[in-house]
Amino acid sequence: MATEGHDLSAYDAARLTDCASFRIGIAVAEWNSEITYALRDGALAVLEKSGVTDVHVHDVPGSFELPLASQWLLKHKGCDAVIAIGSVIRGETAHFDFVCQSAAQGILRAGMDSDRPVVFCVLTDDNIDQSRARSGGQHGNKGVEAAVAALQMVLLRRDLDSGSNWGTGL
Ligand code: DLZ
Repeated sequence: MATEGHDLSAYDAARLTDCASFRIGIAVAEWNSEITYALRDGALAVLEKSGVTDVHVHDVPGSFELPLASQWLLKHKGCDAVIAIGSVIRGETAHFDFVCQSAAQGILRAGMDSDRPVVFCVLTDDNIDQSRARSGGQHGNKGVEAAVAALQMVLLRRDLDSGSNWGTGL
């Protein structure tokens, strides 16, 4: 899935105002931590710039653990949204497919079951160069994009709850 032409890393910060009261969780896989910590830092930079100070960051062993950790952050910490950060790099076995599938479906389910946004920030690359390019390299930082998506979804939810028809316009 190409992301050319849709680089949220160059987002419009002016449209992410009024987020200071949000509580955001971040679950970070320790596998491929060079990549996941760079994604985390990208996400944190967006949250800081948007005035979000109530941020709960927790490491988990690998991407497979992201769904449950996300659910815990929503249910036990009362987060408005969670950013689930991982990096799965293809190896010689079928492990890649199982971890990717489980992470994607579990993250979706955590959000649906909790009725809160759980943003999918799991890179699924063939090699580490591709991952580096997307975690602060030539293709931007997908952690930045994930944080923008999380804030956009919380703003949308707030607008819908208040009866607005206008959305966030991002
Ligand atoms: C086992 C495993 C493998 C082979 N590869 C990755 C990977 O590339 N990225 C990742 O986030 N996690 C990997 N894991 C670990 C699993 O996600 C999980 O932590 C373990 O299977 C324990 O449940």
